[in-house]
Amino acid sequence: MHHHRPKIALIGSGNIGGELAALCAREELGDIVLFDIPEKEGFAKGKALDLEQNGAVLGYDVNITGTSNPEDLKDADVAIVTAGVPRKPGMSRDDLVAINLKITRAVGENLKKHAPNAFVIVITNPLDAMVYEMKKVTGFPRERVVGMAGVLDSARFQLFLAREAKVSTKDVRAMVLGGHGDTMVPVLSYATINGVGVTQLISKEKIDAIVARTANGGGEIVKLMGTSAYYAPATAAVHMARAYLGDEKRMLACAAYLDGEYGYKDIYMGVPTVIGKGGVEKIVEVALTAEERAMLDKSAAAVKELIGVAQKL
Ligand code: A3D
Repeated sequence: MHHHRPKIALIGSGNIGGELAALCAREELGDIVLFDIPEKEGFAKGKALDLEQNGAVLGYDVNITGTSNPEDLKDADVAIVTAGVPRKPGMSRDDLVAINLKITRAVGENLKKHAPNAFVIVITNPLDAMVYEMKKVTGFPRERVVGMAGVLDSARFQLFLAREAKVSTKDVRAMVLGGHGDTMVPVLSYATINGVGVTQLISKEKIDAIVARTANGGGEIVKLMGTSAYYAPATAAVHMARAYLGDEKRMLACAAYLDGEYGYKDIYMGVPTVIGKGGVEKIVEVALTAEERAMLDKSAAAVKELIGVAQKL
């Protein structure tokens, strides 16, 4: 069988794009194309060169190129999309919808034309509306268009739980489902410390505070840094890309297109998925408490509303 090194297209060479390139290169996950708009082509080329030189020090060797020519996206195996503007302090993700919708449309057209077989991971906010648009514009099957949010939100939730319980983050498992916004749903009934329910080890009061902090996890960093987080968002997306390229069958919370699962239709939202060589191979339907179900319904309604707004733009 002929094996070729995977080609990874990173659309947007900003803060997350650069960190994605650094991580993919270090893991030698594939050859990397850092794509940006013509005004930032030099910037993308510069980052690419810096990262190739970094490999000469660290001892990884993949090809990293910077470009603004859509033809360089040709036959990419994976595309990770961060093209767009990030939040500034005081902004909600939804405030970005008009500007990032246009950008997502342009990116989608490019991917449809040049990388028709790519597994597409969208990171651009507002996440659920942008990944919905990406599927619509590319016409790719739902298995190959997915949004990154749940892995990051779950990591934030796990960190806060670990710090409160004074245990290692390595022993905490938890998922955040629903839309990637204020209505996201940190699922307590499956949050465990090595299998032990967190409610046994952390007081209700503390848990409530952690749930609230998780939902505001992005905003907390935007307020501190003046722009949005990029290390953990990049790592989370690479987790998904690796699961796809390596057929790892990881069960990860991802924004997936729902066609009746959980009772929702024609919507992207965070649910447990299995990611392997078929892309989103499965949407896993888990039982939820009445309270979690109500939160998920509320979150779905908020996402539906935003998708509706975007579809009118
Ligand atoms: P930033 O550092 O500004 O990088 C974005 C890059 O996209 C810039 O270099 C732009 O020039 C480029 N760009 C703009 N238009 C196009 C286009 N048409 N084609 C290609 N590139 C283009 O932002 P960032 O990397 O910090 O964030 C990127 C996006 O991710 C923002 O929308 C953030 O809100 C979002 N984000 C999402 C999460 C999630 O968990 C979903 C987390 C953090 C950030």
